[in-house]
Order: sequence, then structure tokens, then C-alpha cells
Amino acid sequence: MNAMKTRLWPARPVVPDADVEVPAPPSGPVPFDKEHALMLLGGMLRIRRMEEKSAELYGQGKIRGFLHLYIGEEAVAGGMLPALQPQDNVVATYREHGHALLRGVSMERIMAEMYGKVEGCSRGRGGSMHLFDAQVRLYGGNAIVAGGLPVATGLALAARQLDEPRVTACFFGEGAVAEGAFHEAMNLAALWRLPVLFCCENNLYAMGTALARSESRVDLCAKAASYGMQAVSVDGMDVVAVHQAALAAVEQVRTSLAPIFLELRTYRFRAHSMFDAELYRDKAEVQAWKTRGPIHTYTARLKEQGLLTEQQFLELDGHVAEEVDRAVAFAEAGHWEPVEDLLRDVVAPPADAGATARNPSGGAA
Ligand SMILES: Cc1ncc(C[n+]2csc(CCOP(=O)(O)OP(=O)(O)O)c2C)c(N)n1
Repeated sequence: MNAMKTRLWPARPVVPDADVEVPAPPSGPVPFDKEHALMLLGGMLRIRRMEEKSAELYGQGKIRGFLHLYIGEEAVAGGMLPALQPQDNVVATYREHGHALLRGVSMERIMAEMYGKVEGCSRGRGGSMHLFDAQVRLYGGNAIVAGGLPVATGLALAARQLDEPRVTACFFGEGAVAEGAFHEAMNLAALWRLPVLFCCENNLYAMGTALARSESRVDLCAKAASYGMQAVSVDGMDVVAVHQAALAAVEQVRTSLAPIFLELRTYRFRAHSMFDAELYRDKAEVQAWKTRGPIHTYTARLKEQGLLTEQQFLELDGHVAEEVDRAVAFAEAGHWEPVEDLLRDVVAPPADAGATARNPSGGAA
């Protein structure tokens, strides 16, 4: 029999890979006073050193489960978080160690959480992806791509209804843009004029998928603008540009109560997680982006401007190294949650014999 060959869908169109054209490294004057300028450097260094140590500890089996490093992207959290006020809310993703740290969760409690110790900020139950601390209004850490956007929109709705002057900063990767939750949250935030600052950390890849392979249109600001939202693209490798954009956007969201979308164009230097052979991008591309590294380029600018000497840099780095050592010692000395506490915070009552009799399948009644 001559079976007719049918093609059910058109051949896959050829799509370009990530835009590999790497812009020139950030440069130019740093428009902050010395103390402020060094605070920004200190923030990025704390994230970098904490994460380098985390990678090492992962290799030793001290930290287990998933671990997604932010190395390369520090200018985003480093510039955004210091622009927020204590009353503001922060919602982030599973790549959130830096956001938690600069929001004020101590490095000790972050490290203990990654170890799974009860002294961790989520009592050791969340691990790297679920750092949470209501005291500093950090509402996760979220393993679900785009999962934080509805949470942020809800927090902003609460602030609006309670007449509280809170900005909710919501961080997510560009992979979230392909999710329905992104569009629902953006739509409601724009429709109800909710004070959310949507911060899209566009590092060009969602796991191994380049943006152009998952988006019909790679201009993310255009997508946000389609909801009637102001949208701005920022060099996310330049802590100066990020901080300036953050200060302006936070102020505007707070006073106008309307959401803003920031696209922070950045790049991760490490693999997606600790399990990623990185077959989707050339080593040369990663090397080229490293010329834009947020810490060394900013350090060079500070030195050029006479705001920092090599000796001062080494001292600052030394203090950060001590903080990392203290965090590791704290996590090492921490405790595993006692078995008898395991049902603590479990909302559903434990199944009892009566329940089983009423619902013999054991499934949902
Ligand atoms: C709803 C959902 N789909 C798929 C996954 C699997 N997943 C984990 S990370 C990831 C990539 C997300 O990339 P992006 O949002 O750009 O953030 P990045 O990792 O680059 O920071 C995917 C698809 C998930 N966690 N949640």
C-alpha cells in the first residue's frame, strides 16, 4: 500500500540563537559618593564570594539538592535591592541567594538553609530554592518558573487595599515570559494599577533554551508595553545603570501606584544549575561576556575615579571572606530538624483510621 506522506505541521523554522553580539564593557563615571559607591561593590562581592563557596560546598556534598548560581548577574540584585525601602516586598526565583542576602537575610541563615539545617531562614526545609523571611519581607524563593509573579501581584493588591506605601519588587527570568502566569499578573497589575516593579533578569537562556527559540518576539519591553505598562531596558551588567534605573523606578511606582517593567540584560557565567553540561552555548560566548563582568568592570571604574585603591579592595574582599567563613561555621554547627517536628506546619491533619474507612481508596474524598 502506498501510504501518503502527510506533514502535520510545517518544518521547524530556523530561528537565530541568542544574540551573541556582546556590547562593550560598562564604563564611565560613577555618580555616587564614595560610601554609596563602595556599598554597591560590597554587595556584589558578598554575593560572589558566598556563591563561590556554595559551589565548593556542593562539590563536597555539604549542600545538596538543586543549586542555581547567580555568578555574573550580581549587578542586578546589587543595584536593585539597595534602592528598596524596608517596608517594600521582594519576590524572587530559585536563583535568589543574592536577593535574600542584600535584602538583609544574614549569610549565616542562608548558608544554614542551604545545608538543610534548622537554623536556616526556612528552618532547613526549603534549601537553596526557597529562601524566605517574612521579617524582611522576602516572599521567596520559588521553584516554579513565573510562580512569583502572581504572588507579587497579590502582595501589591494587599498593599493597595490597605493603603500601605509598599512597592513589591518581583524578580524573574526571561523564561517566565512564555508562561501564562506572567501575562495574567502583568494584565491585572496594569488594569488595577498595582505598585509592582517587574524585574525581568534576561540572561538570554532559560536552562538551555535561547530566548529566540521560545519567544515569537524577543523584545520583552514591547510585550510589557502591550499591557499599557511603562517598560525600560537596562544594562544589567552595569551596577551604576541598574541602581539609577532602580531608584527612579521604585520612586515612580511608589508615587504613581502603577506597575513598571524593567528588563535587566544580564548573563550568567556558570551553568544553569549544578547539573548542566552547557551544550547550548559556545565557550567563546561565555568568555566574551566575562569581559563585561559586573565586579571587575565596576572596580576598575572606581579605581580610575580615585574612589578605591587596590589595598582597599583587598581589605573589603578580606572582610567578605571572613563573613563567608562565619556563615560556613554557623551552618556546620547547625542542627537537623528533630524527627518529632516533621509534621510541624503541615496544614492537613494526619490521616486517621476513620478517614480511611470513609474513603477506602485513600485518594481525595
Ligand atoms: C512552570 C515550570 N516549568 C518548567 C520548569 C523547569 N525549569 C526550571 S528552571 C527553567 C528555566 C527558567 O529560565 P529563566 O526563567 O530564564 O530563569 P534563569 O534560570 O535563566 O534565571 C525551567 C524551564 C519549572 N521549574 N517551572
